[in-house]
Amino acid sequence: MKNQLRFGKWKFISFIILDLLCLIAANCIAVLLYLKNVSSVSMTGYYRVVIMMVAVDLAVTVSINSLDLVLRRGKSNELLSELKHIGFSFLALSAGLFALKQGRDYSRITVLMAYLFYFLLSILIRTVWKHILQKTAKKNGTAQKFLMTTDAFAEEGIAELKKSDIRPVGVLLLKNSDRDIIEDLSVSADIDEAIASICWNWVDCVYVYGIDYHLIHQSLSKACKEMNVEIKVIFSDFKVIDLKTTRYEEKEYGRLSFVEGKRDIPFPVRRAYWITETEAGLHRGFHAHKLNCQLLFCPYGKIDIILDNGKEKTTVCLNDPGKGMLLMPGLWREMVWKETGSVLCVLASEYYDPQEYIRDYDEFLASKGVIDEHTVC
Ligand code: T46
Repeated sequence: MKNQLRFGKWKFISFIILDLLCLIAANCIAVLLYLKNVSSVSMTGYYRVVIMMVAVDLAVTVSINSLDLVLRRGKSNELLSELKHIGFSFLALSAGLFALKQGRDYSRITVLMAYLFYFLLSILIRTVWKHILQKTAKKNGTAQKFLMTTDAFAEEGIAELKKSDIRPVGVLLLKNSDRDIIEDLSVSADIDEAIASICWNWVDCVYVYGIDYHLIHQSLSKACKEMNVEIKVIFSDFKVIDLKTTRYEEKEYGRLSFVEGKRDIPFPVRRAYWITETEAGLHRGFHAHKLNCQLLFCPYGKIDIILDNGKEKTTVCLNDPGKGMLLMPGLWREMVWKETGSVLCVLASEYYDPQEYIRDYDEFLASKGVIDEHTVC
């Protein structure tokens, strides 16, 4: 409830008011159609029942948070959620009436009819209201975007979106971070807050930057699917990063470099491998990956990594144990050993699977554009 009020206060309140109006209208219809003709039941008694119905409805709305994603719920989810809401309200009202011994003063049939009309009316009115809100949002060009990224990639992700004139309405970082604002964009404290922000800010696309799609929270992808919000993974093809390195006063102590999952590596590490006992001039690689994300580093020696995105080639020299190269799928790569004995280490997101390799250059070219921007849902 806190999140709904924070991100969509007036929209949220408008849905509560609409619901109550529907409930009152449904009771009026039920009274007109049925109760008026039943002489044994007093109208005053029924007014008390309507007041209880309104109170119970508000209590149920708050306690089961039944309006949490109302703005973006799909048709079947809306029906299910409203059925649940009305089911709970009916049970709570019956229990209340029983406890207050109001049995004689109201007609059960009228109450049942009122709830049936309430169900139909609320679904109808909500659909119309959502349509109006959506139309207004589109007219004002307020369809919003949201960014999910890691601490390390946040600024870069925002800059990348800026290039396409996109300014996200909020940011969710993969791992909880101390920052609650990045470049005056509010950072969601957790997934629930992010989902509420996506829903109530009428976000139509969540951009995922610098994170392998394996790491998108399941609850987020489920909610986005439900809300018909697109998730787009933007692969920054590759990036040379500084590995955390400890240096010592005494030279003979050497250097110690390290990487930490999630903090430095934007994908789950499922495999590590290393290539040793090599001769200068060795060429390896000549393939691309369909899914595998990697962190390459060279703890000893000098190795050129030649990357080809189908349009242009870039060569990056790995010759510093304190540097690593994050490499996303979809790039053709060759490695050239510049010094004998150079060691190449790789941390990879996938288990070894020969089917996941593209080893034919023409096939690689044909696949370009398809695996560059991976639409999850
Ligand atoms: C990459 C570059 C940087 C396995 O059985 N399991 C493994 O995990 C790996 C990596 C390889 N293999 C077998 C498959 C081949 O029969 O080892 C043999 C050599 O592999 P490949 O020719 O793919 O090696 P490189 O040096 O061309 O490529 C390797 C990685 O395969 C690749 O993912 O990006 O290093």
